[in-house]
Amino acid sequence: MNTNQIIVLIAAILLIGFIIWWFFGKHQETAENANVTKGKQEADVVVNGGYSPSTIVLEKNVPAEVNFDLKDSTACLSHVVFDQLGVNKDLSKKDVTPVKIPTNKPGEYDFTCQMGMFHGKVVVK
Ligand SMILES: [Cu+2]
Repeated sequence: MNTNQIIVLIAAILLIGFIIWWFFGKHQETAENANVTKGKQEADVVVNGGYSPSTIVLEKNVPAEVNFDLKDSTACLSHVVFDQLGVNKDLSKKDVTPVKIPTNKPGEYDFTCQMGMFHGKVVVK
C-alpha cells in the first residue's frame, strides 16, 4: 500500500465512524420520570433538534399528559406522531402542546417527527 491508499483508507474509516456516531451515537437515552401531582402526571419534552428527554417514564393508572415544547423551526419537527395511538399533533399552534397518553396498561409508545427521523418513547410502568 502506498501513502495515498493509506490516507484514503484512514479517511474512509473516519467517515464511517462519523456516520455511525451521527446515526447511533446520540442514542444516549435521557430518560425522565413524569411529575405526579394530585392524581395526574405530566412530563415536559423540549423539541429542539430532537427530543429532550427522549424517553419519558409514566406510572401506570395515573392520567398522563406529555407536554411538547416546540423550540425548533424545522417543519418536520413541528408535528409529533404517536403511531400506535393514532396521534399526529401540530406543535406549532401553541407554545406547549399536551398529548394524552393512556396509562391503563404497561407498555411503550414510540413517537417520532413527521418523517420518522427523530425518535422518542413513552414508557408506562
Ligand atoms: Cu423528521
